[in-house]
Amino acid sequence: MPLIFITGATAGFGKAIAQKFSKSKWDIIITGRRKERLMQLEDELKANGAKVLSLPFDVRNESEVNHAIENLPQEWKKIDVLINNAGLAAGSNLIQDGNTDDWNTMIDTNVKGLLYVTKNIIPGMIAAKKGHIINMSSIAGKEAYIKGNVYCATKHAVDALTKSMRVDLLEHGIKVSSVDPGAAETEFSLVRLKGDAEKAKAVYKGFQPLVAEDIAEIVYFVATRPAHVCINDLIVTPTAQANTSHLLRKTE
Ligand code: NDP
Ligand code: 8X3
Repeated sequence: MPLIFITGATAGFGKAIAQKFSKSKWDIIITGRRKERLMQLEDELKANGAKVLSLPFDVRNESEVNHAIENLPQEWKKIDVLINNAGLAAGSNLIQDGNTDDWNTMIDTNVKGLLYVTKNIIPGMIAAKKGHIINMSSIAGKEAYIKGNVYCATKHAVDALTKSMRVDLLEHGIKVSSVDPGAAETEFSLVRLKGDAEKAKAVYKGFQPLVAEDIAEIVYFVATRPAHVCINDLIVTPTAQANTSHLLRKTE
């Protein structure tokens, strides 16, 4: 079976992507920092008939990333699809009120973490003369919105890296795609708003947001096109969201 490597599989999109691919019996490597969640998910995916390996690491820690991927068992080394999904927004402030710890966390996770993982997986794809890297960007990688500043900058960086990787890896037959969701109700807002569940819930009030399963369906479609077809970039929003600044909320 083809092998997919998913970063950030302990919640949200990554978890739903793992669930989706397990139903088609792909071999799956799931990663994230929260080991217990990985173990629970591993059991669930195996019950669907998939072969699963849990690999706990923090994408921000270069040596942890290198160690985890370099030491993959031989039968888990031929990765067909990499989903660079681990990421977050930390805080929601005007640039003048920003917190530098939050800035570092976002840049280290969304940009440097993605690069560390990708650097480790590319050599195997080059040797195989094929592979597919799917980066989870965002509409925040296409537009800037109030209080989005550094998060938007990291996702614009992912957008630029996707385009650059596609050029650099062209001669090796490796596809590079980007999926760019709008508002999706996962743990994203809870993380961004530092655990304030009430405020996180309010982000999705008055409209029907995307859910993780919507994104998993799309990622599955992107990953399963014929060898000669590469979806470069796919923007998806809730129907109620035209772009980052036009969101139609119904008030009671
Ligand atoms: P969730 O918070 O639900 O999931 C985030 C995942 O990323 C978790 O599995 C988390 O695992 C992992 N992660 C975060 N930091 C690290 C780290 N340092 N090392 C390893 N794993 C990490 O959010 P979503 O599923 O919504 O977000 C997934 C991606 O989609 C992100 O890149 C986000 O920016 C992007 N996105 C989200 C949108 C939304 O509205 N929800 C819209 C557009 C894009 P753990 O904490 O266990 O390490
Ligand atoms: C998450 C979507 O609009 O909150 O990337 O930035 S948004």
